[in-house]
Amino acid sequence: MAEPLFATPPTPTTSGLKLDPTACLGEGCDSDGDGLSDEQELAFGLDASDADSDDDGVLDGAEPEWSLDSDEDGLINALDADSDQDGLLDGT
Ligand SMILES: [Ca+2]
Ligand SMILES: [Ca+2]
Ligand SMILES: [Ca+2]
Ligand SMILES: [Ca+2]
Repeated sequence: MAEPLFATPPTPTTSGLKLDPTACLGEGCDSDGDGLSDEQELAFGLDASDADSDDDGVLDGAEPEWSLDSDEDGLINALDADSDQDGLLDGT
């Protein structure tokens, strides 16, 4: 019943992200410089390599209450290009 635990050698921790490994080490690094750590972005479904995940002109970390869903449309403000439902991009 003994199965080999490592059929293939474990690959190093480069999970397909094209990030400079020297620029970002350990916890709390902010690869795209938007004010939110990579961990925060991944936890909330943001793009850790895009400073403006919803392309509304407001950086992820500069979105008002970025982690909340102000207009309750199912998208948090940092992923909602029009988080106040005024018909304009947040950055307009
Ligand atoms: Ca970031
Ligand atoms: Ca981002
Ligand atoms: Ca944005
Ligand atoms: Ca937004």
